[in-house]
Amino acid sequence: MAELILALDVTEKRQAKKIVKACAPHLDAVKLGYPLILSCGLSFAGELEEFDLPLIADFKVADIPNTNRLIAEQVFDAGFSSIICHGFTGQDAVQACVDVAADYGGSCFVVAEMSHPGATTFFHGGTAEKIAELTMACGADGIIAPATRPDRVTALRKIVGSRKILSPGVGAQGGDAAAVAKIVDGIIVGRAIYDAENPKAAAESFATIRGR
Ligand code: NUP
Repeated sequence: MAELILALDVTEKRQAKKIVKACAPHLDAVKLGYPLILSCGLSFAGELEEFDLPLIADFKVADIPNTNRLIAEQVFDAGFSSIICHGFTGQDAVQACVDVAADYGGSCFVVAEMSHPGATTFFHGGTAEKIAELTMACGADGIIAPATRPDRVTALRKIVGSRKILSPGVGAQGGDAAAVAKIVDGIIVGRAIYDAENPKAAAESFATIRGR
């Protein structure tokens, strides 16, 4: 059974909390990224503690090793349990995030291939495969791979084996939740839940789709 991860890309604190409160019983984790954190601050993670859900920091960290380390430390100090970093920066940069995650007892996921149409320009042609291999070499916990391209998820699964694959692109970007849930460890859903007329019902239906 794949986990259901809410991508909480709203920018207003009250609305963000309201959505998490309503959806929490159907969720396995909440992913926070730049839209919400730039608006509400990193400390907002602490305000979600009461819901007792793992928090994933989607900052797609992509800097030199030392800066990646400093960013990752801020993230885990703020109460997140996982961090997402880019892989194209190379092994030393990814390793910095993996090492900090391990120090905090957290997880690190590496973007192997992005879900939007333009992602094919640079991620196809062997890059995603190389990043997946690098993920294994660094001992990262898994990869981010596109729900919009299940064939690519299947190809990348051959490289990462039992490491986790978290997959965004379901719903608003056109990915089919039911199909993808069978081949990944977590589906990441944003607009199809938080923009729904009834976010709780939407979360419940995704939770059902992925087999809960
Ligand atoms: O390749 C990626 N695609 C993607 O959509 C990597 C991501 N991290 N995401 C994120 O997943 C994106 O930034 C957003 O937070 C979420 C998908 O949101 P939605 O398209 O379901 O609204």
